[in-house]
Amino acid sequence: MSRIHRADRARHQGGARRRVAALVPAAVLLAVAGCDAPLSIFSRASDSARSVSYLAWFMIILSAIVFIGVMLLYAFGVRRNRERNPADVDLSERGVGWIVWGGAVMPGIVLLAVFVVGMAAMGRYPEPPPVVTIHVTGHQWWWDVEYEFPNVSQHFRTANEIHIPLGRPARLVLTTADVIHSFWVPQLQGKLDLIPGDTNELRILPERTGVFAGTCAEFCGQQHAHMGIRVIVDDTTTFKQWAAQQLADAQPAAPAVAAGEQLFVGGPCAMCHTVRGTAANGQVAPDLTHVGSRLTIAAGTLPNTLGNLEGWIANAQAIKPGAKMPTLSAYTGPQLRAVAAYVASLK
Ligand code: HEC
Ligand SMILES: [Cu+2]
Repeated sequence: MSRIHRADRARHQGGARRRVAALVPAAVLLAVAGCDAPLSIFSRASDSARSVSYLAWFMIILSAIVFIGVMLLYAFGVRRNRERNPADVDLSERGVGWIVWGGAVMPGIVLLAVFVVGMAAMGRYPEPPPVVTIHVTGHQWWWDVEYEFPNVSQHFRTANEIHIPLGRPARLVLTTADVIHSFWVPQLQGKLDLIPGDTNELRILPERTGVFAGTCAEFCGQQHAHMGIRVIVDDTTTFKQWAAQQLADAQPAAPAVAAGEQLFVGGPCAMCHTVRGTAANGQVAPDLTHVGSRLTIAAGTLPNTLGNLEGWIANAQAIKPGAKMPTLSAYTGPQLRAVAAYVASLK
């Protein structure tokens, strides 16, 4: 094969490889930027989530520039020294400047830039005072949620789903009843830990309505992966309606579900769960007063349908092994269905 031919072929292959290599970062960027994935920090829906995503873009682009710069210098060094005999290289004579610049000055500048921009992103707190304070307590493996309003008679409790009003700052006070958990709803805020015996505060100033999924972001035991949280951003009117409905006691049981209520209130369920307006006031499990109005059950594990409620109540351990709700095998099939129908009626 002639030398010219070989060089030609190499150039051709190199071109193809370069084209493919150029496509990879483009595809990654498209995948990251274009998606509206529920757990993506790039589909932001609040002011602080915006600064987190800007910070991420800043770091991605800066790292790309640093990477390309280092690779170019590397190629330049290899090319320049290709003909030299290693034995001829005298380290004391040259190269120290490169080491000082490449090892200290340039990284120093880059890290300082990331530090400054990062501090600015962290410091962003919506200024107006919060209109609602929400106490969130982590449990293995669900979230207790208590609303505090200026008027004490308006406080109420719910679980696993947090409603907040659009355009108003909400203040979340985080703590835990057992191990360390971490509250993370990426489209609305950065992560923050829930620490035993301590409280941490998050503010969220939402910029659009919607249902924003989140998850516990600190490994907390067997069912860590099934410790989902949802933040629902409502317009102000919807939020007020929702809060009024949550504040109310449970409606008296309709005749069709009265048998289920008796089983619930008179049985083991009431030792762990509260249904306000009934004698059930257990304190170690999610408040069920309006569980029928939630989107999911068992901390985002299942959609809230009658069938799933029946399955959960019949055998919680099969759905979420290790969860602190036992499988209650003393019930007959019709009794289970009656209890589930009652629970589903708690809107
Ligand atoms: C020993 C305490 C205990 C008993 C008894 C108990 N539960 Fe639970 N229950 C829990 C705990 C803890 C959870 C949260 C589990 C999780 O998501 O990890 C739960 C979750 C639930 C949920 C889902 C709530 C939500 O918001 O996701 C429903 C519904 C429920 N229980 C109904 C019942 C019914 C009906 C009974 C009686 C037949 C009952 N429970 C008995 C502890 C208990
Ligand atoms: Cu957790």
